[in-house]
Amino acid sequence: MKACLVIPTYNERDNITPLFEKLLEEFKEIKDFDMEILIVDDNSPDKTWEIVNEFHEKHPNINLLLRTKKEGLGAAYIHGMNYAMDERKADIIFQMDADLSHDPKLIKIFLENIKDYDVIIGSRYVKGGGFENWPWTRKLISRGANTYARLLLGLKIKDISSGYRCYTKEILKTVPWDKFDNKGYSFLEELLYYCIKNGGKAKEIPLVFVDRKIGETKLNKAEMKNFLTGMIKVRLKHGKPKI
Ligand SMILES: Nc1nc2c(ncn2[C@@H]2O[C@H](COP(=O)(O)OP(=O)(O)OP(=O)(O)O)[C@@H](O)[C@H]2O)c(=O)[nH]1
Ligand SMILES: [Mg+2]
Repeated sequence: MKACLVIPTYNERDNITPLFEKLLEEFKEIKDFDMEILIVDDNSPDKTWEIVNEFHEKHPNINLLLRTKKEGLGAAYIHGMNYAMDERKADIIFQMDADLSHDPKLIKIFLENIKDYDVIIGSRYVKGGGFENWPWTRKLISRGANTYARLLLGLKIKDISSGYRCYTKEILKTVPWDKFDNKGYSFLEELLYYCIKNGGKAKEIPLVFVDRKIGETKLNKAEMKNFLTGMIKVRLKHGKPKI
């Protein structure tokens, strides 16, 4: 079985080398899966993709999907996840941030759990999960946004906006990829909504989210506004899932 970590990047030049080093170290402990990394870069001005190409020379399991321009986190994931399934022939598809917020040590726990589920979610809102170095204002916004989206979309998952997850190919193949209303950050909630609506079984495992130490966030006010309206669009179009 092949597992592919799909990692979108935009100006992550200083994070990408330590991330690759940690991931390659972690892969040594994983025996049951062929592990691959797919970086989906939107032509980063800091040339993050250059470093990915250098690593690819030595490590053929690190691949680059270079896009022409920045079109949002969701657009990068839609392209990357489909590429991982169709071109790289991955059976298990991960999503992960490049800024070291998502601990690579959890990968093996995700893989142990995905055997019995369709989606595994790294959750900051279950026992053992949480935040490291996040200001209280950001925690409050995150919790508020999470509650808002859970109620609107009718999902029982505690952390629906976490960006650290893994999926089976079978559940991702049920997703209507050409119908996404949200191509920015709100893609995360919309994707989970389709997986659950289509009968996917999800499990949350504890994630301690570590704030980025290097580089800048790409989350801005426009994204937050899109999120508020984006969740309403999904609910009005598709209703509450029967769970
Ligand atoms: N390809 C691509 N990657 C993106 C885009 N927007 C964000 N990313 C990447 O998606 C991941 C998550 O973005 P972040 O900026 O870390 O968002 P966040 O984790 O909510 O916020 P901070 O950690 O505080 O910065 C990172 O690896 C980014 O480089 C985009 O438009 N295109
Ligand atoms: Mg981040």
